Amino acid sequence: MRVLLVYPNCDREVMAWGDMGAIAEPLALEYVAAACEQAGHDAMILDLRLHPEQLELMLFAYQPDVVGVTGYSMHVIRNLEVLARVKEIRPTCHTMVGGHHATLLPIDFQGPQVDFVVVGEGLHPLRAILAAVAEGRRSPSVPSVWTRCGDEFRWGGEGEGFDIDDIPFPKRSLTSEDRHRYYIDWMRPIALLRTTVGCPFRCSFCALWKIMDGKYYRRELEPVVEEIGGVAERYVFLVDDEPFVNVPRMRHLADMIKAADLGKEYFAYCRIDSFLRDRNLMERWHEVGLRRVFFGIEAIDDVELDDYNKRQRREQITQALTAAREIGVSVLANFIVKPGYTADDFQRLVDFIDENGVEYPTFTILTPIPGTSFFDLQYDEILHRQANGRPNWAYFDLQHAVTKTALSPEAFLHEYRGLQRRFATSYLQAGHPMYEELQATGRMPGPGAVER
Ligand code: B12
Ligand code: SF4
Repeated sequence: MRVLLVYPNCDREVMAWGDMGAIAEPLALEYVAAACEQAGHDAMILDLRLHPEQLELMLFAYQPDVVGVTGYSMHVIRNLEVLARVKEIRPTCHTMVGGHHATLLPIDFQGPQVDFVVVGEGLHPLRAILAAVAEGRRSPSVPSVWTRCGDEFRWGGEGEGFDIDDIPFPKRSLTSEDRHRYYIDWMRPIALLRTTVGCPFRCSFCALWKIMDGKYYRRELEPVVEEIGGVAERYVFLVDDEPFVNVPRMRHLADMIKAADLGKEYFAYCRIDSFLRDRNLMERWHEVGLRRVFFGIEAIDDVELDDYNKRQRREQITQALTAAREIGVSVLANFIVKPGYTADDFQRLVDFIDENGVEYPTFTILTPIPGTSFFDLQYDEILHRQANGRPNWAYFDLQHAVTKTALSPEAFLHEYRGLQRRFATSYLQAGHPMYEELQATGRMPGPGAVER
């Protein structure tokens, strides 16, 4: 069978800068494609961020038997549109959706254009779905999958346990023609790679630990090094939720990378406490190519940090920023802006960033992401809704306030965009195309619909 796997583009009505923030390889789909091929099926990947006009063309040219989509919450509505178009053009084609939102809120995909909603890591259920479709079984019951039976969806029951070392290498050859266009700031082209899945921490604004039931799975290191060695790109983003938890493991990995002389430069998430735990480890990683870390600073005072269950102190943040500077690792640091922020709170954030010389600050707005405790607590307060009453997921890009702001919406947006303008020079220095546009035209594209 032929399986077409589609990565969605975002809604430009909502996000005027579209997908320009960063575009990286569709790793989830490369894993799914590898599992398809293992099961004896042909697969292709269509990245709509890069080829927004090509869906119809691919459906006619490739004639897929199955179309699968992935995506975050912000892609739910777009994915439903994509699958509706698939059914319109190829009514006999089977459709499936997987990824974080499908795992946490499968109900949002239970519509007539969807045949299978895959929950969780997905590769075992995928093989079972493909086998059932190939055999012509109608509405098969598959563990970890919601299957459409007429107008309703039935749950196939709990699936097998997850074995991280049982997963094939992602099928990167399927994105060979697009790979030179994948980038994050100056790191271009960049590859994504994971060495662990899940997170042992329990931050309240984050759903990643929920997705893996709070477990932390670590890959064997030999295949990790083999996979890095097989990646063509110089830049590698370790997309682990938190790779540096285990010091001996990460030291061993650094030693193996050194021995293999891989010549890569790495970008990785790193908790503040992980960075401070063992300075030698971070120095060693710098030596083998760690160029940038993503610190989730999130908040600058201890009360807010406690609210987030972040298990870090303001003092540790300043220590880690200093240590990173001393070691020579550049820092991309995220700060969460609460809808409750006043103009003074925005100013405090700016002062902190200036005082601590945070090189590349980025901002997200506190959003009740599905799977978090905020989602349950704030569901009724979500402002943007679809006609069916469900949240308008397109606004869940962490760049829109989806719950009421303390300031007026206009004043909040003014302050929020002010933050981005304030640090535009850092973004420009980091090679960010959005800010290159700002420099060229004097205009910065922004979260469109809110501003109108
Ligand atoms: C890498 C990454 C990025 C990269 C690139 C993403 C890409 N592919 O292009 C960049 C930097 C561009 C990025 C941007 C953003 N990101 Co991001 N990103 C990640 C990160 C770190 C890893 C994602 C990943 O590749 N994981 C590895 C893959 C293999 O895992 P997976 O997606 O879960 O897929 C597995 C299963 O779910 C399943 N599966 C998935 N899809 C499908 C489909 C089918 C059919 C099947 C059968 C199975 C299946 O199989 C896969 C293999 O086992 C995650 C955090 C995390 N650790 O997951 C955040 C994360 C996904 N990002 C997030 C967000 C919010 C964003 C932004 C909106 C942030 C922003 N404001 O700019 C933008 C949106 C960009 C866009 N237009 O898509 C959120 C999403 C939250 C949510 N529930 O919506 C996450 C979870 C981080 C967080 N804050 O919690 N991101
Ligand atoms: S924010 Fe980071 S450390 Fe906290 S639970 Fe999520 S992935 Fe883990």
